[in-house]
Amino acid sequence: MSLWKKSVFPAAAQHQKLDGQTYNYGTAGFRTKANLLDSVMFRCGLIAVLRSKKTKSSIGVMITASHNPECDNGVKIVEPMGEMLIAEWEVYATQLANASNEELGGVIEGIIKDNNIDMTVSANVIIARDTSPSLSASVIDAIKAFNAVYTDYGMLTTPQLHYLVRCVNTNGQYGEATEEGYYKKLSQAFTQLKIQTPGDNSYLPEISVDGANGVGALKVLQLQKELKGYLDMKVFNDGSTGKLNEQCGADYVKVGQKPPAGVMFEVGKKYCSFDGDADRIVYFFKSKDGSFRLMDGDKIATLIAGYLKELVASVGLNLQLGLVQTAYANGSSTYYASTVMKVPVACAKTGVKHLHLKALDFDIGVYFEANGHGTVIFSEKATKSITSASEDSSLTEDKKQAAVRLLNLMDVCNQTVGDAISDMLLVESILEARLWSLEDWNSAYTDLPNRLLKVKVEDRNAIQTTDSERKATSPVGLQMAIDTTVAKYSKSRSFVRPSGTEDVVRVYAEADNQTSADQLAYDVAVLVHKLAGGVGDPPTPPMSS
Ligand code: 16G
Ligand code: MG
Repeated sequence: MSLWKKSVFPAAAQHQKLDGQTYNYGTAGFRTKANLLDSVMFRCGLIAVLRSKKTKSSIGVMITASHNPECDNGVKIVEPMGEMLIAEWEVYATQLANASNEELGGVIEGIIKDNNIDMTVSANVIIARDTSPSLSASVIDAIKAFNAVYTDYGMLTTPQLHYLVRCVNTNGQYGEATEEGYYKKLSQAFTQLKIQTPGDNSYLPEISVDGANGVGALKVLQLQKELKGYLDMKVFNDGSTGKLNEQCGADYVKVGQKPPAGVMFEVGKKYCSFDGDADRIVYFFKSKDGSFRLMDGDKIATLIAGYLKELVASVGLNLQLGLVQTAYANGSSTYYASTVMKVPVACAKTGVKHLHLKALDFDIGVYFEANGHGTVIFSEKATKSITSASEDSSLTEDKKQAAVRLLNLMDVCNQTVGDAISDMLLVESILEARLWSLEDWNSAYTDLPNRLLKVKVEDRNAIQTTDSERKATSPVGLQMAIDTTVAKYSKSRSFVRPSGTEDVVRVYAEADNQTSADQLAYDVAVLVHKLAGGVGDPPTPPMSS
């Protein structure tokens, strides 16, 4: 018997897979009710060790309920450079998660053989969790059973864990591999940007942060210590009374198009909402007429891309900057980016890993989902040319200043994954440089009215898509029917895709007015229900019709 089996088998006996449960490593790892996840956590510990041996690098494991309610939880694996687990290994993770204890040995052996893993190579796993009840002990049991090394960082935001993994694997080149190192990197770059900006301006250095009653709230308070006198972050929904993601957080605000509970919503103030593990952010404010205004991921992306493009041009660098969105990006944002700002726009499938991959095609890739997940990544070429321009004494003072700004903005970005804290600092830096209030920013373009619906079907995989989810290839006839329906409305667009996190088909529609958007979404939902095996009652028509 292989040596590892002697310790892995008895440990696995403590983490039996539940009968009748099936698990899938979806868009963002395994996620379901927390009480169903013990065996999955153990198996994620196993897969992290194997991946670490295979890559000969440290691998991250993040335990988080993300934007979901407190009774949920989840786990995802982080690659050496802080990216999401590669697709090929998601399959192994799913196989392991569904293996009974009797099948476990065989599945592990298969992974070792397929990947030619040298089991004598040492492994290192980095673990963290958000504020949801800890399941890390089960992950640790697996790592110990494999006799591997681990560091448990305790409570962190998801992006902080991604940052740490990259720091460890670059021997500190990306930053110091501690939580303090994270605050130091971000706050130093942010304060440098402030120092560079002429004082005496109209920028408001104050923001109210909805912490979604999650880990982001605690971490913003820690960052606040470093930013005293530079940015005043007032945290509400800090977890002291409310429940995780309940009536608050980025998802609640974006989906409901309304402010979270627990806030004094006042004219003239700036607000933003994180999700429970602080990898999403949206901004909002109350307009003078009292209405709620949202700046979602699309608006954040255009703000960032427009500003970076200008800086690149003012330094005179030959760098290709592009924006990556998903099919959910509002049509107005795509038009504004490509036609007004003249930034090339690419479309990726839903899920951070897909956007991240596409953003690598640009020297500077800005990527955001409308729901607030996103960041900016700089290629090696971009990093080098920005760095050398910032040190180039032959450049005019203006060009050099612009290069130094780019350099600092690059350090404010968490290039491993979308990060609410880092994105907030990035947005604040740009608003100050532009002397923009949230009203100014929001007026860049007006969103097309839109509607999102869900349809329950027998098997959501009956829907197959292509063209970054913008066209359905199956069931036969569905896309043609959608096209005919869309053609009835002005400035309209609609697409359908199977959810990666819920057992439903999602329908998105937009049009030049809300009534049309609602009606179009309904028409398409009816088509899905009819042609893709809908279960239960057909969709209900919009209220106004
Ligand atoms: C996950 C994804 C998010 C995506 C969402 C789509 C990550 C870290 N999270 O939450 O990016 O927007 O799934 O959900 O990738 P859906 O497939 O149910 O529409
Ligand atoms: Mg999240």
